[in-house]
Amino acid sequence: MPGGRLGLQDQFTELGQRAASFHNGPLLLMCLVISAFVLLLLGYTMFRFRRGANPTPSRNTHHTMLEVVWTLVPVLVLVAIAIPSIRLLAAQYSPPPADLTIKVVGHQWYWTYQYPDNGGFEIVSNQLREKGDPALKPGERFRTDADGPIMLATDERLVIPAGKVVKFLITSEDVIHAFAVPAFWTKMDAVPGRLNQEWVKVDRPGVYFGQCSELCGARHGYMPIAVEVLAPAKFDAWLASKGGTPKGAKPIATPAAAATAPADPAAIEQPALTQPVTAQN
Ligand SMILES: [Cu+2]
Repeated sequence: MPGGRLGLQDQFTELGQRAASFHNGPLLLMCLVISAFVLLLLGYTMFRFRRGANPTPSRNTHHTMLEVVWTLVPVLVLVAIAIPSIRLLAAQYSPPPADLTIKVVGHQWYWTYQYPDNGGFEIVSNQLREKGDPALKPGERFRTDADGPIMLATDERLVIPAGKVVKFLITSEDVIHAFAVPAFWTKMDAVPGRLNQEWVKVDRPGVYFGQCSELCGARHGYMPIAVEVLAPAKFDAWLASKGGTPKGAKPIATPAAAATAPADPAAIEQPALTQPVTAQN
């Protein structure tokens, strides 16, 4: 991680915070205690029962009490881990009613994001190349620091509103990809012909990065995910800039939006030229 940091990323969803504190607290503590206990026991046994100090080895092969203890204690440890784990898992798979649904589609090797609640427009999100990259076409936009870190910046971001329950329907057009944003505790396979579901509620506006997390071909490492969380008013303004409408807007707006939205994929793929504001704020 940047800055040589160890451990999990900071979490920005409630589930993520729950899961991370479970990992960083009880789980790591248990690992530490068990490892230390085994190490000390091993050290003690090697020292106390070495051949020099203990020339006649014991012939004991059974000890009922010990056997009961070393069976029961691990069972209790596993149960202690399983109860909060299963609760967490259940919470992940029982989403609250969604304020907004977005369809996430993996492609070799980029992502598209569809907004069915907002007029059905689609965002095509490609990785930004570095300045000086020989593959950079004349006039093509290259990455700047405002776009995000190297390898993670995209020309178009997945934009979601802050403080709202957003449901992602995740699928793929070709091979299996995985939609993963570590700061949201989100990782879900994108499987052709299947719809998988994830949900997030992010309260803090900002830009969050992830990557495809299922080996999907030659450019697997070059299909980053950039999520921009905007305050609801700014989100509506962003929707308007894409020809979309807020969810539940009067149907009169819909035909116009539908007519302008999916239009010309080439125009959508080159948004930087027409809408630089979106990527920078
Ligand atoms: Cu992929």
